[in-house]
Amino acid sequence: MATAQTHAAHPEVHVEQSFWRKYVFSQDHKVIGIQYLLTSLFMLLVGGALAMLIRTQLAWPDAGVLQADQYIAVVGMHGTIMIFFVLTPALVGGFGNFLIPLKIGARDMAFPFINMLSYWTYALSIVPLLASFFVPGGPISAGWTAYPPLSALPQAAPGSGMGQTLWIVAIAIFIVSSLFGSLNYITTILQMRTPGMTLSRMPLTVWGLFLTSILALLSFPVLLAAGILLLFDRVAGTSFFVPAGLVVGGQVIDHTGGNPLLWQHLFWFFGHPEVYIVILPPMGIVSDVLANFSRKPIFGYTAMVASMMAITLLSFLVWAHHMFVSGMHPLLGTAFAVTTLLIAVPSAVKTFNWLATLWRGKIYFSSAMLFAIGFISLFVAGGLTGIFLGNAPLDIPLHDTFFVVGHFHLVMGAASLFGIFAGIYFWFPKMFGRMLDERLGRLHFWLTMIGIYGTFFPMYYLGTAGMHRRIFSTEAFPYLAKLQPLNVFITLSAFLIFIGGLVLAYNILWGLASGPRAGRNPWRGTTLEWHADSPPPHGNWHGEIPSVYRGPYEYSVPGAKEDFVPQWLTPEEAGVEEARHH
Ligand code: HEM
Ligand SMILES: [Cu+2]
Repeated sequence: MATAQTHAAHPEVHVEQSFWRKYVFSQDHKVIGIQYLLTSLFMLLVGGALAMLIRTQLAWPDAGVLQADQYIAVVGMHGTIMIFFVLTPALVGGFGNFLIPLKIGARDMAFPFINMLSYWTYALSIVPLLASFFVPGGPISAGWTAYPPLSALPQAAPGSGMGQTLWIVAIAIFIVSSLFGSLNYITTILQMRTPGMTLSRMPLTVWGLFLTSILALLSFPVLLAAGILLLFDRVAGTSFFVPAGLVVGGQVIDHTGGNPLLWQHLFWFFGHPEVYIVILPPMGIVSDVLANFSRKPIFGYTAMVASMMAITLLSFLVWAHHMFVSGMHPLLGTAFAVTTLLIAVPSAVKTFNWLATLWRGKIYFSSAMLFAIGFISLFVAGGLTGIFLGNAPLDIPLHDTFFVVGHFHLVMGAASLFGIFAGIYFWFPKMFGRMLDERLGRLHFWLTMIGIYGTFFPMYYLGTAGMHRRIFSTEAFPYLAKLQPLNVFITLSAFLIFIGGLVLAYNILWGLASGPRAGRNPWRGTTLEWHADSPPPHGNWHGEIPSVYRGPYEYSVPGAKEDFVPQWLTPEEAGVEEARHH
């Protein structure tokens, strides 16, 4: 609960700080958020370069770009980097840190020192990960899902050696960093809201980040535990995941009686919540952006929160839909199909509420708005095929084909990325006090939007035509030959996405150096961060922390002086009655 204490106890700090304390080992949530964001954008460049390698290989398998074992390593590292080192830290570490205190009216996080540790632990986790490119055998051969026995037996494949060990170490360190963060966000949101900021007045971005923190707190430790068991199997001779009697390189291994399916259960008990860890924050960001640029309250605020809660709960009950082909009992498959299909309900509620928010709004197509609308489109285009995959009988032929690759890239990869981009265009002025170029922003949007659809939509066709995933050369099977022109088309589209990314990078560098100065509230927004300077000072607001008098989306209120009534205005200042609900 917000108490008077949070107001008084932590006045603005005006101590002169050294460069190191201010920008490197900073405990200020805003600096930490920006560190997270910039580091994950750098990792996006690395992961993106790997994607270009994958696509070049698939379009021109004769060109000799990659060897087969290099190809599988590149695919595994691409997935690992994008999920663990780009989407998760950019959204949770980046936007979570920057926005939570500013949006709930707190001077900083509950535990600033742990917050700093969280970033530096993340930075540390990148070291073993990238180091694995340079060890004998190269990086992982077992993909981002690290299925044993490939991941458990060092002699199984080139990347099963040192590369796999470094992967486990990197992921373990990353999880520690994530747990530091989650604890901080949950505590901060529950304890440090300014007076008037009730839970039902929180912006949906904060709700998304809050529920994501709960998901992360409950699911990441499962992967940590599984990773440690896997490490034991590799180095200490245990057999958690390795069955007896396997023959590798002509030799019978001396493990006994483990079960590789145990890993799949543990991995997906984390893995499915993880996909929602990276989609709930964008759902919040997109809601904030849509309301702002259509100058309308978000349609069905309560239903939006309720559906995010339903998604959070359900995401723990569906993991075995990744294992329909593992030989499970059909009854169990049916149970998981039912829970999986249930997720479509809250997802649809959210989609229709976003569309209803746009309905008859005064829409302004800023770059942030374009990416927010693009998010909805991608969420639908990728989410709907989840309903196919969620039906066990349909999934059995589609599993491990490009159909799945298309599904999760549209709904997870692309949609989350669009949430990040919308957030960057929307909050860059607040972060750095300067505006980005809107024309370049729109160019970035169209390159990305066209590139993404050109890349991932045809993959549904590739999958149904029989092209399986993680395949090194389409020439290995004659029936894939007719798909080659489409694979070239996909690769050309993927290059567009990468070029779009370079436009964004240029825009950011240009904006930092010479973007026009941003005022406090360039988008005429209603939530508390727009009451702070751009960029906000240490402690966020000069003088008192603003109190909150109304809900987060009071746009176009009848009778109000302007078309937005910020949360911090008293009823007298606003000239309208304090809203009864919200
Ligand atoms: C925000 C929403 C979603 C995200 C981020 C997401 C993400 C993913 C990811 C990353 C995978 C592939 C994992 C891998 O094998 O590497 C996947 C597979 C799957 N998804 Fe989704 N998904 C979402 C929505 C849905 C929905 C709404 C459903 C069902 C109604 C669904 C059903 C499935 C199923 C059944 C699979 C397994 C397919 C297979 O491997 O055969 N997903 N999803
Ligand atoms: Cu799943």
